[in-house]
Amino acid sequence: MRIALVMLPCWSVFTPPLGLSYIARILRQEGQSVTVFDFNARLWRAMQGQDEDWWDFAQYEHWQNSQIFEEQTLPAIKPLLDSLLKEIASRGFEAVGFSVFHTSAPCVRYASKMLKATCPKMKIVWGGPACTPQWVKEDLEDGTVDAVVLGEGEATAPELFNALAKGASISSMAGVAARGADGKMICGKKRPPVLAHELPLPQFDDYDLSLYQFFQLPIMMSRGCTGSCTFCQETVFFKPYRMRPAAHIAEEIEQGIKKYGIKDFSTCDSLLNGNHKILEQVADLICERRLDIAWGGYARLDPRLTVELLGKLQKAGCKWLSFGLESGSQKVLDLMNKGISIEQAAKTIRVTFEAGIETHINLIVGFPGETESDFDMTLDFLSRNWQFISLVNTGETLGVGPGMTLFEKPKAFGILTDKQGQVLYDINGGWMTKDGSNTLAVRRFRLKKLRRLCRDLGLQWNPESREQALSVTPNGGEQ
Ligand code: B12
Ligand code: SF4
Repeated sequence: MRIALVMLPCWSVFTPPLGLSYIARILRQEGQSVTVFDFNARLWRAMQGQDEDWWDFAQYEHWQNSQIFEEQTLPAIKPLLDSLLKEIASRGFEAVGFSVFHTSAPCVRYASKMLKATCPKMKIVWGGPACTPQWVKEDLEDGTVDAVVLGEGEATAPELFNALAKGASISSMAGVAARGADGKMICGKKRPPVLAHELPLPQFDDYDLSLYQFFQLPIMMSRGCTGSCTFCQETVFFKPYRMRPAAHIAEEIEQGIKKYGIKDFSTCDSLLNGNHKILEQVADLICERRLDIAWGGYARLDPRLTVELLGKLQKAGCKWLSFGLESGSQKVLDLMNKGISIEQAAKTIRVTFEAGIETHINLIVGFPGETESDFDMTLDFLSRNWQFISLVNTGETLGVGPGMTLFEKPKAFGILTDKQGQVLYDINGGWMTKDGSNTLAVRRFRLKKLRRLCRDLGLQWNPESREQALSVTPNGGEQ
């Protein structure tokens, strides 16, 4: 089967998309003919030099909010986007697979409809983190998309495209959401987790690496997370946690250096330190093989990040670790099911910094149950530990959306719901607690306090450009 795999905006242009690299490689291994189109990067490059960069983190609403996308973004990108889509329509592909994120969903919808209208026989397949049954039901049932891969794609995609090539039935296929005979969505059963070390290494020959913002390659050492924080959507997707053997990871790093001449790696792990033993082996192998690389990534504030291990990581090129501290209040951390203690967190941040690794601290503003004095504890934490903190990711205020425990069980967290027990959002897309103490306005006020403190302490904070743009999406995705 002739398949086009496509990335549409908006997705970050730091590195080529790793998800499509994995899918392309496995489909080719199974004998399919695959062409990858990174229209996201091509559009980004083509639109450089304009007043605003819509790929900037402050501009998500241009892509994520369907109304804004249709009214403002689409008119601006349509001529170019349409010509790129015509490239696909004219080349006789029998199927197109899109990688879908919340930030690219409106654009993917537009492209899918356009291709369906031009090439009615072309099969449209979606995969990616935005593909949950709730999100895709309407698009499946109205015919915008023919099949949706739910979760990891490497085991499902080959079987799905094979069946599509043969015209076989795909409804009830494991890992797939499709239309049943009555036109309603049917979801097949879940697939076992993919073991990435049994897969061929992802390749990046499909991409023009000069298009991207950084000369970096993405790498995923593990899948899943050992935690189960109640505000996080990550755990639903890659379940359970698994880390690749160290030798397999080192092989991919060597490939990046030898084949692509790249020494800078951007890790795509939900957390790097889910298995400290393998992480140490990775560091040892990087040093033994004298792989002169730079890397960093998300990590948990775990006491097993000892001075010794951190020293090894630093020698192995680890430049930064990004920690989910989230709050300075133990009560709030416990409500989040974060599984860390404030004292331990402070110690790990300090020893990481002292080991010569930048510490990036992620905070969550306005968790349900967080009072003003709880929030002040977060500010106090920063005031006490600022000298060991390289960067604070303030994010926006806490959004509540599908995939989070907060969204599935809002009442347990005191979140106001409608009669059906679903989270109730105000006209700005903000959720609120039942007692009215935690509203979007309250959360925005706290966020301002936090950013002001960062400024006063001389702490670098992110996203600085978003100070004024405290945007919220209609589905409550305040981020
Ligand atoms: C690295 C990363 C980033 C980097 C991106 C670096 C880059 N490449 O340029 C940075 C830090 C910049 C970033 C930013 C953001 N990110 Co981010 N990020 C990640 C992270 C940690 C890894 C992404 C990745 O490469 N994964 C590895 C690949 C292999 O997985 P995958 O893409 O999901 O692909 C698999 C499946 O989805 C499926 N699949 C994917 N595509 C397709 C297509 C087809 C046809 C098929 C069949 C299957 C298929 O198969 C693949 C293999 O199993 C993920 C979490 C995670 N662990 O995945 C979050 C994640 C993707 N990010 C997320 C978010 C929300 C954001 C931000 C919006 C955050 C914010 N508010 O600022 C921004 C958006 C950036 C932008 N400009 O658009 C969410 C997306 C949620 C959603 N449903 O869309 C995730 C899932 C984290 C989470 N759970 O909240 N991010
Ligand atoms: S917030 Fe971090 S530690 Fe918690 S479940 Fe999500 S990825 Fe894991």
